[in-house]
Amino acid sequence: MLTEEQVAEFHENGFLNGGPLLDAAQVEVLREELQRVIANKDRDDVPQPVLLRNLHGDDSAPVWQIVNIWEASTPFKALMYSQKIVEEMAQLTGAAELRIWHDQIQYKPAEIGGTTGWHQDAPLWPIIRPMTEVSAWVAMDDVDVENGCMSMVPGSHKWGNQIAFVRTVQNFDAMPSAFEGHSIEVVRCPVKKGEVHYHHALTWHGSHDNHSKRPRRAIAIHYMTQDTYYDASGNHVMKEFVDVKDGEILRGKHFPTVWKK
Ligand SMILES: O=C(O)CCC(=O)C(=O)O
Repeated sequence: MLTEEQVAEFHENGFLNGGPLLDAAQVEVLREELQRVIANKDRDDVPQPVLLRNLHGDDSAPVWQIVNIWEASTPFKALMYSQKIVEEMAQLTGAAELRIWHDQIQYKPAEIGGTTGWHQDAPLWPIIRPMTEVSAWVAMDDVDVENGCMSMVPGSHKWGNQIAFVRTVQNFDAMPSAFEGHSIEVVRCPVKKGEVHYHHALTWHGSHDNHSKRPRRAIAIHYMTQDTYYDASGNHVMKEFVDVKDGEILRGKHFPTVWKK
């Protein structure tokens, strides 16, 4: 469980390192599962994730993105139900129920792993509302400044949907120092192997490239609270799995409930 101070820090900054979650043996299981799912990606006789691709399509600087590895791997599925994560997620969101929106591996290989540009999550998720979700990001390596840790802008989750501006920052290291009267600080967020880090869906964030000799493997689990509903006007890779009507609470086989008060 998080302390009151940690919850307050999350509300102030829009992100928080939640500390140790998995031990080395548990991380090893996930690493092996990741390798297995990648190795089996062309087989039609084993369960597959929703998506497995190089995020930007640039072979010289790959960021391997896997969406819903939980549908292909029992240990990753178990991770979504982790008692520490769901209890802390309930503390951070005030939720009475938590469902899975989707999960997302971002794997930056050693030496050539690419950049994940500055963004906010919620505007990239136009089929769900409201824009108040929180993600749990679990490191499968020591992730630091050398191998492409995330960077966050404290307080930016309170500035609304600013994706049009955030996306204009093409050079990852060239975030302006101010935006519409807010001063902008960029905070690097190292996360140790097996730790969990939380961020709000409107927090400005991204991650630089990996030029180190070490891989950078991590999974973000994007949770929804009980009120999250489907907005059919948008588009998203998960849309084909939605079987509720426009405006209805988003639930179903691909969006399992993982916790209830
Ligand atoms: O893993 C990363 O570097 C970025 C992940 C991300 O953007 C997210 O979890 O919302």
